[in-house]
Amino acid sequence: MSAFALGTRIDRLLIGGFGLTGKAVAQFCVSHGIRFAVSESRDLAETDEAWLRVHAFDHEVGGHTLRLLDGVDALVASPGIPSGAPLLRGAAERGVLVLSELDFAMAAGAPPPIVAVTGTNGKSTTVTLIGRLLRRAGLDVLVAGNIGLPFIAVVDSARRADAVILEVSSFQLEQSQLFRPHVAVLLNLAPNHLERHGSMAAYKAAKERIFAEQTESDVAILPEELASEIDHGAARLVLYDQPLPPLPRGSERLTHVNRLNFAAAVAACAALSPGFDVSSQRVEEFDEALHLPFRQQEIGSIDGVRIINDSKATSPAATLAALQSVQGPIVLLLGGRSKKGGYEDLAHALLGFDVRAVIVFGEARGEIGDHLRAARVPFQTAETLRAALDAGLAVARPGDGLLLSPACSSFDAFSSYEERGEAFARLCREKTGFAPPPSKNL
Ligand code: UMA
Repeated sequence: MSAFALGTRIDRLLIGGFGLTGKAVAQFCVSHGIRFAVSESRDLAETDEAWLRVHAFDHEVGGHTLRLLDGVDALVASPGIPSGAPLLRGAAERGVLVLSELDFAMAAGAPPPIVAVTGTNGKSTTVTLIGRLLRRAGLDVLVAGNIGLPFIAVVDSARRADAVILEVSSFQLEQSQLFRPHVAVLLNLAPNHLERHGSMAAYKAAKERIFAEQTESDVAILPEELASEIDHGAARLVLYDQPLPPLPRGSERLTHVNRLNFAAAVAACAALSPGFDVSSQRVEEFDEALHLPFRQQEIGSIDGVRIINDSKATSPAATLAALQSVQGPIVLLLGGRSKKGGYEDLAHALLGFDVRAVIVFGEARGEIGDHLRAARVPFQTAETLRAALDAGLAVARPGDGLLLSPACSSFDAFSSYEERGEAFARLCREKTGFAPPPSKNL
């Protein structure tokens, strides 16, 4: 297939980046007979190179040149490539269409109704809840996107589904021009990824792109506090928190953050499927969706100290959400690679929680330490995650929560927040006195 709904034919494509997204785009090209080349900034595993030698008409690794832009109709850029990158600028200068993966998937054919969820925190929980809620209501839905499965990987099977539920990030939205969800949710907005977007205004503008292509027949779902601040375009506005929609029985046991995620999920389901009602169901039936790995996950205890793995908290706002949910006293492990924003506010906010100790670690320890010192929050410094855990355990008392909620990306020492979360869990399990968790709270 090479005719796309773009007013232009795509016969030859350049794929920028060969991670999850690039590989899924390449696989789509193979299935649809589209010729493609790949440009990747790092060296690839030999198996990936061998695959590319068979399937791609050309490829380069270890850096991007502009050579592969010659003669291609479009460039699909992985979300990790920032919009100012020389490869993208070079494409624009040569008149090569630059597509985000979301746009490529949209252009690849008419998908079923799309429910898209973005926001700084709670995206994965909310899309998982929406998927669960709609399946229980008898709909055949697919859940994909930033949660770990690229949209393009499911776009063919999605055509047979009743709806596709997508977690979308600011990275994915930043370069999207065609992406038009039938139902778009912006859960919340707080400083994040400022190292990539440069400013809060640019981050917000990227998030607003989720609404940009919507029409009057679409629905935009927001919390009340963002309704006047966010440009939600032409779509019908629904506030998910004013009033809260009817939630499942037992939902008073949900944390405040999860109640809001649940409310947004129910509002999205109701927008897609009028008459949708979850009030006769029990909140426990959604336990799994509310306990995704590495998200405020109680993984056990060490000598009576509860260990909470929130490695997914890669921004100060996510850490703040964890502090609001975890019962104190808390020993907090913060650190990794800086997100270049939000630490000053987080440092001051810490004064309002029952925090016994803060340990800062990793590449950002100096920067975060400066903000803590300025806010008069006592802290200790450790070089690595392992050392931070040891320092935290040395000061924690039985009954405390030892919370890894780093407010930073993992890339100073790990390849992903999952790898960091697994490493943390492994370090904890290796400690004498480790015990698995009791039954969960929601
Ligand atoms: N690369 C280049 N040039 C660059 C930058 C990256 O060639 O300038 C290469 C990298 O070397 C690597 C590949 O591109 O080989 C990685 O691509 P990517 O960083 O775009 O990541 P993917 O593997 O395609 O995964 C992406 C999302 N990652 C990012 O946006 C950074 C995944 O979200 C998502 O699950 C996946 O697509 C499927 O949609 C992860 C994430 O951290 C979980 N997201 C951020 C977040 O949630 O905060 C936005």
